[in-house]
Amino acid sequence: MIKLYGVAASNYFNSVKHALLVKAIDFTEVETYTGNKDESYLDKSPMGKIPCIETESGCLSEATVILDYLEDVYPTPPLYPADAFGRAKVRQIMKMAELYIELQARRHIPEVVAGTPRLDEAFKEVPGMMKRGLRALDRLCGKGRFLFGEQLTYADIHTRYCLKIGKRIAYKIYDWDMLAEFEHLNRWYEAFAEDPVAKKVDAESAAAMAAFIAHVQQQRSAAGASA
Ligand SMILES: N[C@@H](CCC(=O)N[C@@H](CS)C(=O)NCC(=O)O)C(=O)O
Repeated sequence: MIKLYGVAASNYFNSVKHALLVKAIDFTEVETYTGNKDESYLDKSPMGKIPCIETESGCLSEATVILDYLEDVYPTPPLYPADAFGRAKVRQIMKMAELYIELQARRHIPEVVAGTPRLDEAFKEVPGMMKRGLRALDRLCGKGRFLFGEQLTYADIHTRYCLKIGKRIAYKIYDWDMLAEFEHLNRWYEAFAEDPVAKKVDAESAAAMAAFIAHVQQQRSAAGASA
């Protein structure tokens, strides 16, 4: 059985978890907090990041690499289109959501989660880049029920969790409803939130959030105490 290391408060963890659930793959979650630098965990996930999966063949980290592996080993239901160009388009959407929205918003995570001081440079740069990323996604994605083509793909799953954290940070830091001006993306996002797998992942994520925040704050005070 696959072991999924991480915590449900993490968007990358949830992207992989969503795929495991859609593909009905047997897996178990192993609670592993961020900042885990134990040698035994670094053997599994060399950057110490979550998520990581342990399979019969060994361990893998990096969410989109894990998603690709799951598709190769558990092809049903398919979460990539059948043709090479379609698969590349799905990867383009995923990469753009990650680079230009998730990773931008992420610059504010220490402030939101651990209460660290505001980073002025990030405060100035992040919303512009996120808006540009959202405009690009809006232009790139189809206007139908799914972001690409006529069925659920990794574009929907991975982008959902990238946008979820982006939305949360945009509200908190900028009081900005980042999807408000993107009618189709907003409709897609709201509709996907009603999907039973998304609901399960969200409920478990919400339940894990308080413990995650407490853990990060406790790590921060321990680091401050030892400085
Ligand atoms: N590129 C990685 C990013 C994963 C990531 O940043 N995970 C965060 C939690 S959401 C983490 O482990 N942070 C701890 C750290 O950076 O040391 C992936 O795609 O899996």
